[in-house]
Amino acid sequence: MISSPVVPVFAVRAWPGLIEAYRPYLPVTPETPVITLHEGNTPLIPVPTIAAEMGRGVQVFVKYDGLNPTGSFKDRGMTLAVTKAKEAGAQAVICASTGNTSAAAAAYARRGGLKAYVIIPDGYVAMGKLAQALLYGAEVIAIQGNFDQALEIVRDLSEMYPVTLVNSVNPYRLEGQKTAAFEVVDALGNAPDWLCIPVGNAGNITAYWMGFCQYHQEGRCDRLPRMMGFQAAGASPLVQGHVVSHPETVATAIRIGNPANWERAIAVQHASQGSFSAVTDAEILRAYQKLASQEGIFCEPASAASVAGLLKCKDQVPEAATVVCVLTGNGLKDPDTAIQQGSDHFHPGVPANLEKIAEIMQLP
Ligand code: AN7
Repeated sequence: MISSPVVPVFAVRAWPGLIEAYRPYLPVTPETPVITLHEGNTPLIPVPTIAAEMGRGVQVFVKYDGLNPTGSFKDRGMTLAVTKAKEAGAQAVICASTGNTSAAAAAYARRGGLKAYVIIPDGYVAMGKLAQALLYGAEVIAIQGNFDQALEIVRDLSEMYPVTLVNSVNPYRLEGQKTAAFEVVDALGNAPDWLCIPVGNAGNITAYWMGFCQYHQEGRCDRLPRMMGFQAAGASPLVQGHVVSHPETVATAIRIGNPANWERAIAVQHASQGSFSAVTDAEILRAYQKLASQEGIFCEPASAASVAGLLKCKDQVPEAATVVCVLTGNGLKDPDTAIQQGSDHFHPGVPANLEKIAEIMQLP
C-alpha cells in the first residue's frame, strides 16, 4: 500500500519555492507533482560603490541568484522543467552544460527520483560545478569538444531515446526562469530602467523579458526595462552577428559560440530597445574583484559580465536611472579563478611566529 505523503507544516510563513509562490503565472495544475528545493526569493542588493562610480544619481542593485539551492539561476528553470518531466512520466533527463545547468539538472532530477545525464566540455567546467553534478549523482560525460557540440549531441539523443532534454530549448525552463523578473518588480515596486545580464545561450535574457512583459500586462509594473545583454569578447556571437566556432573566455559558464535562443534574443533586443555588447576577460575580472572586495558579493566570473558591461556603458545610462545587474551564479562555483585573482593577498608558508606575522601585516 502506498502511504500518503506527510504534509510538512511550517511554524512561520516560509518561502515555498517559486512554483508555489507564482503558481497562477506558471503552467501547473493542482495535480502537478512539484519538485522543489525552495529555490527563488533571492535578494536584490544595493551596490553603493558601483553606483557612486556611475554617478548622476544612478541607483544600482544586483539580483544575487547565486543564492539559489545549487548556487545559480538555473534552479528557477530546473524546478519547473523537472516537475513537468516527472508529470509527463519521464524517468531520465539530459542536458549539455558549461556547468551550472548540469548541477541544477542533477539536483532536481535526483530530488524527483529521475536519472540525470549531463554532457560537459572536458576541462572547461569550473570545479565546484563538476563536484556538484558528481555528488548529486548524475552520470557525467565529459566530451572532447565544446558546449555547442555537446548541445547538438543531446538534442539528437533526446529525439532518439526516452530522455527529456532540459536545456533552455525546453520551454518550461524559461517559464520557471521568468520568475526572477517577477521578484525584481516585487522588490522595486516597478521594473528597473535597465536590466544588465550576462548572455550565453540567451535563455535567461529571454526569460526575464517574458517575466517583465507578463507583469506589465497584469499591471504589476508600468514600464519595461531596456535589456542590456553582455557576452565575453571571445564568445560573443550575438555581438558579432555570426557563430563563433572556437569560443574562449575565462568566464567558462558563457563560453558558448552558437546560442540556443538566438532568434529569441534578437527579438528581445528589438522589443526592449536593448543591445548586446562584449566585455573583455580583463573587464570581467575587474568587475568580479570589485564586487567581492568593495561590495562583499562573491559571484562567478560569468556573472560579473553584467556589472563589467554596465561600467563600460556608463555614459549611456540616463540620469537617476534604476539599474539591476543579474548575478547569475555563486563565486564558490569557481574557486580556481578566485584564488588566482586574489593571490596578491595570500601569504602561504609563514612560520607560526608572532613577529614574522606582524611584519607581514605591516602593523605600525
Ligand atoms: C553563471 O550551465 O549555459 O544566456 O550550461 O552559468 O541563459 O545561457 C550556463 C549559462 C550566465 C548564461 N551566467 O545564461 C550552462 C549554461 C551563468 C551561467 C549564463 C550561464 P544563458
